[in-house]
Amino acid sequence: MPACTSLRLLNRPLTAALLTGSLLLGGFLAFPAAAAGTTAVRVNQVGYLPDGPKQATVVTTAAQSLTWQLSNASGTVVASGSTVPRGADTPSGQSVQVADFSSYQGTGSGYVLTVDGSSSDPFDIRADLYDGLRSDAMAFFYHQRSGIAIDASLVGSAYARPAGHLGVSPNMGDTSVPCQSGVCDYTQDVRGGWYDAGDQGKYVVNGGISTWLVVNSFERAARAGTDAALGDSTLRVPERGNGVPDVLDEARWELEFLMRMQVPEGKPYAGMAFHKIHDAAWTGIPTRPDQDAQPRELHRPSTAATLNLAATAAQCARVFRPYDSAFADRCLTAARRAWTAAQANPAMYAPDSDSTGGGAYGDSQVTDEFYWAAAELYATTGESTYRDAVTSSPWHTSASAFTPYGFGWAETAALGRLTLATVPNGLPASDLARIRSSVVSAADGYLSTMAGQGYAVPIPSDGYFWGSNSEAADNAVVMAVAGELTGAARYRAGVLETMDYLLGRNAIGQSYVTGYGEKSSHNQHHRFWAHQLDSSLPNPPAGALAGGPDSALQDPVAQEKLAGCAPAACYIDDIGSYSTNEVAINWNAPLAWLAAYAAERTSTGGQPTASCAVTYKVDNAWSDGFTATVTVKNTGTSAVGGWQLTWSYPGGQRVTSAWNATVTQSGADVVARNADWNGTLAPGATASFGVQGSLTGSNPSPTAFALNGGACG
Ligand code: 9MR
Repeated sequence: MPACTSLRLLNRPLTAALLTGSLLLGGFLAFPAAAAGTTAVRVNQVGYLPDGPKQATVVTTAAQSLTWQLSNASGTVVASGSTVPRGADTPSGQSVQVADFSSYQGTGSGYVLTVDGSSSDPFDIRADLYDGLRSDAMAFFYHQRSGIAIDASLVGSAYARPAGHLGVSPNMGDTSVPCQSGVCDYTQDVRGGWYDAGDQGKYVVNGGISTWLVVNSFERAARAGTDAALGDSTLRVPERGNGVPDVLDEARWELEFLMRMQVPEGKPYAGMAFHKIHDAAWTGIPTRPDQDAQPRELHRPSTAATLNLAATAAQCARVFRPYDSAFADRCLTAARRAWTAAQANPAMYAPDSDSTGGGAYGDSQVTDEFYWAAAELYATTGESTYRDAVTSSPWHTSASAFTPYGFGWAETAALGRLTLATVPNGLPASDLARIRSSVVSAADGYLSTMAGQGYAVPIPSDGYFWGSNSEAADNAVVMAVAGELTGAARYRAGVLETMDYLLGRNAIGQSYVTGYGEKSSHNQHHRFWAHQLDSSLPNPPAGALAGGPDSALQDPVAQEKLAGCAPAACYIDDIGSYSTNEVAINWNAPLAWLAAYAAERTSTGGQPTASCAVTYKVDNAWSDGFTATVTVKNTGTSAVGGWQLTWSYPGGQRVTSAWNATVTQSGADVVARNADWNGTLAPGATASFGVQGSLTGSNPSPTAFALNGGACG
């Protein structure tokens, strides 16, 4: 059963043409003229951050503004206001209004927004809203690992499975894989890496962008001083506790594979990377990786794959250096070899037609990959050869390095720009200023696209193609970097509204992330998480992102079930709809990046900004217990919504109960979160709460506290 057709991302003009065709045929833009009233209130079904934007979209034929009411879990109306009519919304094909309840900064769960007799799904407002998704979206990569048993103690027994593709029968790879006929006369050990998606192919071009995003999420957090959240022992990976940040451990699993795909010295095209390795013919669905009996084959080296290797291995050399200099050296050697080989073979293009048994990932435009690889090599080494390759590239000055449709596996110039804009390098100041301003203007473009739509999606109405959710997520990554470069809050708002889109505020009221939201995708196209076809198999694990609406209807299920859909509604949560409902590493990578960003307790993506003073007073102590009152004061100039106070106990104390806050403890570390009614700390305001705890001897008071990640004075 094919996992995809040979149509691909670069068929955007085709997608646009199909859309236009549908419009001309009077297809999907039908607004029911006579129907009355509100039919749906679409929200982020997980919820909102206390200090973030809070918008909902109301599907209604009403032309006049309506009243919205926000109720808490007990049904009390805590805020109300008026919606703003937006009229016809092209991507959704709906008539909509927008409710903005951002000014409400209380916290809790079970909120409901009601408009005109219709109610939203329930949602939370809390500062730790994205903490779970930060690790779940990243854990997707461990689940997708090839060449290692997936361990029940890390993922639960439903998701455990034997190692796939280690040369154990019936597998016919990946430890000694031959080439397709005529491509090479030797075999290569290409074990490891991540399976691409619902299929078990491993493609260097898609592995490249995915690895880059995973490593970049760490690099960005390190600049913001928030990388501890991605550090060692933060993820469910087997390498926990090895002293290396877990996100980098995960990326290394793929980097080792990417380097195994490099043609060895002494062979034709030495230094190039094989484009991909996958089954000779499509496997059926379900097929657990260890049960795949198809022969595996290496496909011809390509310039695009080679430059993906050069770029990610150069990034590896930079980011791994403090943790493992031998690995960093190995990465740099691979990157240099790949760069040299790509220069010697600048036009070995992977064809679109090569899609039997695996995706094509064809690409005949590789100047952008040259630019990206040169940028990474230059940022890592500072060497003039790479600087010259950067500055002489047409992409260095091109206005289309960022497009409304975002970057992607075939369009990588933006990745080079993001690196040059953020990693210290020796380009002239005027060049750097131009590059940084290109990031900011791209982000402003996405914000203006959002502002023009009823659902605030950072992609244009003709941009709903295969994997559209990654287009939205990738554009949000650019907005986040613009926020870092400028300190302006509007970019973080754009990122958070993009999360709203992915988590339910969209044309069909669908959360596209498994396990997150009332109506969340759970039948994504996957050969192991195929519960819809075999009830003994699991659904996808929490944190898996579906590809999203694809208006070109590129699979039989979509064609049968979605005919006439508005672009943003061309989605079905059916395992057979691989063009709208697959999962993929290049889609989960920006989701994980954004979840880590959104989980930070900060207003612009920069350093935490809360200013605070804390008193910790022991009220009572006895031989094996104590009570204490903790008072936190906001000494800053802006309100702190959804506060969270952290400290460590120096003497083995353990909190056994608390009042006026929710208090949890892990080891010595304590987290106190606001109660529902004291969630916002205005400037100068205080909140007090109490704890009772057990003692094993002395009772020294904690000395250091942090409010929402920022140290208290
Ligand atoms: O993400 C890819 C998309 O841009 C293409 O239009 C599509 C068809 O070629 O292929 C997508 O990638 C798939 C790959 O070819 C095979 N593994 C699953 C990927 C996600 O559907």
